[in-house]
Amino acid sequence: MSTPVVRKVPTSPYKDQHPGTSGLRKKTRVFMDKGYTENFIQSVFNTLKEDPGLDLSKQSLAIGGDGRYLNSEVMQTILSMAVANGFGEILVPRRGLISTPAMSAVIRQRKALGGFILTASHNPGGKEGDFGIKYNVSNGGPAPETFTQRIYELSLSIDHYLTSGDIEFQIDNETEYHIGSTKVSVIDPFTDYQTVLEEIFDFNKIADLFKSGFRMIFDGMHGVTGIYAQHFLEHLLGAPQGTVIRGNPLPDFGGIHPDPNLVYNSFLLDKMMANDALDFGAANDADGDRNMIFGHNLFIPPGDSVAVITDMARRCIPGFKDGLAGVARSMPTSTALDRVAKNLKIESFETPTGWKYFGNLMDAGLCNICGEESFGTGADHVREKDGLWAVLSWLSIISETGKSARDIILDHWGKYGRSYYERHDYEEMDSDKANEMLSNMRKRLPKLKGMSLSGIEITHADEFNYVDPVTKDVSERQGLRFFLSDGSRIITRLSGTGTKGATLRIYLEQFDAENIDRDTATMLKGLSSSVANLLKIPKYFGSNKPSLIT
Ligand code: VG1
Ligand code: CO
Repeated sequence: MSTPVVRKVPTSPYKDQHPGTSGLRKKTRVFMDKGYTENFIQSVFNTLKEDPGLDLSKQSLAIGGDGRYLNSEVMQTILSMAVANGFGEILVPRRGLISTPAMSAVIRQRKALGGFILTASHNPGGKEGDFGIKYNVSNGGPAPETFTQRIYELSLSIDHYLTSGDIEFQIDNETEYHIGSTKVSVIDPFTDYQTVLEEIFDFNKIADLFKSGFRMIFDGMHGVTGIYAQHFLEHLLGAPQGTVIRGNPLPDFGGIHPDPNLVYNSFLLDKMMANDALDFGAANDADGDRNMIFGHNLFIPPGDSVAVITDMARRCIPGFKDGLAGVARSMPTSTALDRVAKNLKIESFETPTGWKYFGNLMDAGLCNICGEESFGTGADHVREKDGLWAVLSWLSIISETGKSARDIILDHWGKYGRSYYERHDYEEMDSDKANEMLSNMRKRLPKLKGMSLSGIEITHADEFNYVDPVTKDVSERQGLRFFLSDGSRIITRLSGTGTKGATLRIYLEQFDAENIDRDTATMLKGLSSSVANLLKIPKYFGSNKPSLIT
């Protein structure tokens, strides 16, 4: 056991360490500025230390990341600071690599106080890309807003941080050792996650599907999920080698933008739209919490995917054989899930954007399955969205029903009707102008009722404010909403995960009970151009062409 020399290093505050929708995200180079990372980490520790009943020497802290540029360096920084701040145990996945849902499982299974996940999620990586740090609390989910707000407040007045100097922590192999009174446990990144997944799914049944000749493609996009997909799909479930493509984690994700959507992953789109495409395809983002699902020649939108999984859960997923208590979706996510919940006679909750809002509902046993339009789907086995869980859910449904993913979604639309859905993003906009635009629109909301948009009447317009049904915490200004007389909805809000300027998101949804085979872009064309005019987008941004449509 070596004895660490604890050093108190003077530092000055940075003014921008406000965690957004999911952790602190900045350009990688910002995290390389002197003391930037240390300030943020110490502010998290200082927030924890404000609880007088908490003795860190009796607590475990988990640390890992998605393997992007700076992962190894920041691992060492946090390890050293965690020792100096007196944690009893530090849990580190082998080589510091872990997916976001697997980290959530580690925290829950090992009853850790919390964990750091080094990721900017689906944002690009590399020295010129983005880096990020998320802190998750003891339920395994992202820290709630009250906690992140306190981190920010403390970061504004920080004057020193604690570190134990130049220890080189060995994290390459599973082992246990002590540095002073802190135990460092290097753990397998799969075990805890596998335990929780095995409680939900019938692995033998999914293995039989592969034995029967079923073939799929899984795209790891060079993030961390590739190693999980290889472990679960190829090693445990018997999918042939080569099922997982782009499976090796790379510090810059091989130069790709590791966001599984139709634009940034046109590679998989092309494969699944080809004549010889397989029956099922999926991709995950860099840290494994987002997923994109395809049937043969058919993209399955995330809002529909969560609706199908919910509808089929009781019949096809053993972990849900007793039924569901409820479901939840973020407010801008399509209402497809609500129609299933109504049919199943279960509760359906509508929350602000960001997975942290689902945690309280799950902890209180109010909901089991959740979804976001941004390619996030998951359940109460962990407190994060879980890309691989979504894939295993679809495989369970395919194996139980004996139908292809394509037929499953077509049957679903036939039964429930279809929400045509798109999100239009205006990226890297001038922040002041974006805020001015929204604030002007906010003022006009009360006058919009009765006005026509693309020939359809606006029946109601408001701003979404949320009161957490469990904690009663209030989250205000979570998006402007326009409801139309034909059941269409338009929502707009600013992103909380960007690292440059402002990103305006416009979410468009049009429901059709009968016509389920129309082209989405054509269906939404009218809504799209009329909302751009309503918001006066050309006036504020000089163009009414979104930079990204998903
Ligand atoms: C976006 C998505 C949101 C998601 C969040 C984190 O947030 O819209 O649904 O929960 O990213 O996902 P925003 O504020 O930029 O719209 V991830 O995969 O980055 O952890
Ligand atoms: Co992610």
